[in-house]
Amino acid sequence: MGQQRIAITRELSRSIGNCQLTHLDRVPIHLERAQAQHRGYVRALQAADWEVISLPEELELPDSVFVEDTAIVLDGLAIITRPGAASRRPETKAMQKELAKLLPVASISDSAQLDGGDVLVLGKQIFVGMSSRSTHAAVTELAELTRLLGYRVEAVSVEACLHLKSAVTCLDPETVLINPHWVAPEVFGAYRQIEVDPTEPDAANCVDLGSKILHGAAYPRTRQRIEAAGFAVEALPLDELAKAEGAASCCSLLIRIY
Ligand code: CIR
Repeated sequence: MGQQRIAITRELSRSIGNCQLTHLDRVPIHLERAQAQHRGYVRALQAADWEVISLPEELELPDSVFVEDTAIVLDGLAIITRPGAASRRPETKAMQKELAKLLPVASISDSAQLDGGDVLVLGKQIFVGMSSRSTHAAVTELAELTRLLGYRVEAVSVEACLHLKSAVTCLDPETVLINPHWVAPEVFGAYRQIEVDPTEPDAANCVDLGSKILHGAAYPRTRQRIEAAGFAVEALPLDELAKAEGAASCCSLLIRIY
């Protein structure tokens, strides 16, 4: 049985210099370099046989390249988030329209906040990071929306980083890449764990494309650990996007349709 693999991305906004920042000081972002890095990212998705739907640039929305935060995609349901940063909430509109062409769509209500970067889905288990961007009310809503589809939802404490997926992402559905200083490894006790190299605390964010892992080129020591565990890695220069606190996973929303 075939699987359709679709990645939604969005053209980098020329206003990215006005992005939200939580942990980093603002430094100039070199627009052409950031655009080139983003193009390289899109090419890597296409080379791995993902069909890319590229949404148009949103000049008024500086952070809109980071599409991961606007929706959660599950088997048979997409859930539009309500991003924690008010400036990012209008980003969900175009995503809702696009996702509705592909699968049923539900939404987080106005009484909750959720960034997609806080949501790690491992099979039927959903972990939600309690970062500054996401609330317990969103965890309750997610649980209600997904219970009938067989998902379990668990809130997870995170420290010193923007999102849960800054601290942990998956290499495959049974294996996580983790910074144990930012999220408690015990939470992921049921999974095989690869720890980031201690000199590369930001290296826990990656994208599992099925055939390979996309990872930032700035983390060679962690890459060695991932490769030693048997995974193929494509290392991409993403340092210009990292100045906006963006990493590999946040630049795409991956949809597998069976
Ligand atoms: C923000 O602070 O919202 C953006 N500057 C960065 C968002 C990165 N998103 C992600 O890692 N999922």
